[in-house]
Amino acid sequence: MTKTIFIEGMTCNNCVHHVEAALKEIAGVKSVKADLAEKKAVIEMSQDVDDQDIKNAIDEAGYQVKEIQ
Ligand code: 9UX
Repeated sequence: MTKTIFIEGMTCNNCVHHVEAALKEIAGVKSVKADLAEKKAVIEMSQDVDDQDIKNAIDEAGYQVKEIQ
């Protein structure tokens, strides 16, 4: 079970780390891989994670979610 999150605002590799750290704190997120060039992050989940929880976590980290697939 994965979700792909399209994110605006990541401009450096520290941004990537911030996004990954924020997503890893969400219950049910097993692993995270964010990609600077592709402006996205892919999460693997052990249980379904609410899109709103993802948006809130990214927002609090200072980035913007454009789309979740
Ligand atoms: Mo460096 Mo990325 O300040 O925001 S973490 S550009």
